[in-house]
Amino acid sequence: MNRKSSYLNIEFLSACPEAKLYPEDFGHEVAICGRSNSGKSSIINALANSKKLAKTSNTPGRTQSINFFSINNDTNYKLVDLPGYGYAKASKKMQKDWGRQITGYMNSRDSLRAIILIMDIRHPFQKTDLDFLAWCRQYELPVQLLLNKADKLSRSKGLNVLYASKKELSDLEMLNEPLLFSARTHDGVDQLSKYILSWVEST
Ligand SMILES: Nc1nc2c(ncn2[C@@H]2O[C@H](COP(=O)(O)OP(=O)(O)O)[C@@H](O)[C@H]2O)c(=O)[nH]1
Ligand SMILES: [Mg+2]
Repeated sequence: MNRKSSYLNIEFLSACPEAKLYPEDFGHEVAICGRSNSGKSSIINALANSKKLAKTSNTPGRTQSINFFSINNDTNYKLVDLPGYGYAKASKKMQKDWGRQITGYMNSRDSLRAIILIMDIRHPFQKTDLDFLAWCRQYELPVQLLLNKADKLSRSKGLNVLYASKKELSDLEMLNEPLLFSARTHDGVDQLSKYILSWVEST
């Protein structure tokens, strides 16, 4: 596939610090989760081939609202940027607020169709990731793992992490194949765009 044709048209809809501000719960949406600084916002930008759609940051723990985006000009299809978990320097209260926000969102959204879980390929499967994965299982939703920042490792080291991650996921009985990804080089964008469209377009 021609790379250009695989970018999604993504537009910002709203930033919601509270559940009552969420857009109406209809249609189909896919949520992006992961540790703070794993590259969630950068991945949304990569999917749209944009530099500034979602704010990226060198300071972890900035995104504290849940951000909704429309996909391909259809507000039935949404992408949702969840606040990052596991930022070591966050206060207990902040961590609790994040936890509450993410669980509140996931427990309440009928339109949620799939979760994209982002890990920094250099630090995969941290305790908070494992907690989150274990907790995701109750939803019976596809969980797609992206090993992001693959540009930071050699190809062979990246593949080693990919194979180890496959094993780790199959031990958890999670069957979606992990994907090597780089928000910087756009490696993996074609595949992820296809997955997202298949999840939101399924009924
Ligand atoms: N080298 C590299 N850096 C990345 C990649 N994705 C994100 N980053 C950097 O990682 C930092 C955190 O990214 P951000 O998207 O804000 O993470 P978020 O907190 O999960 O939304 C920023 O400095 C990004 O430029 C990637 O694929 N490769
Ligand atoms: Mg972010």
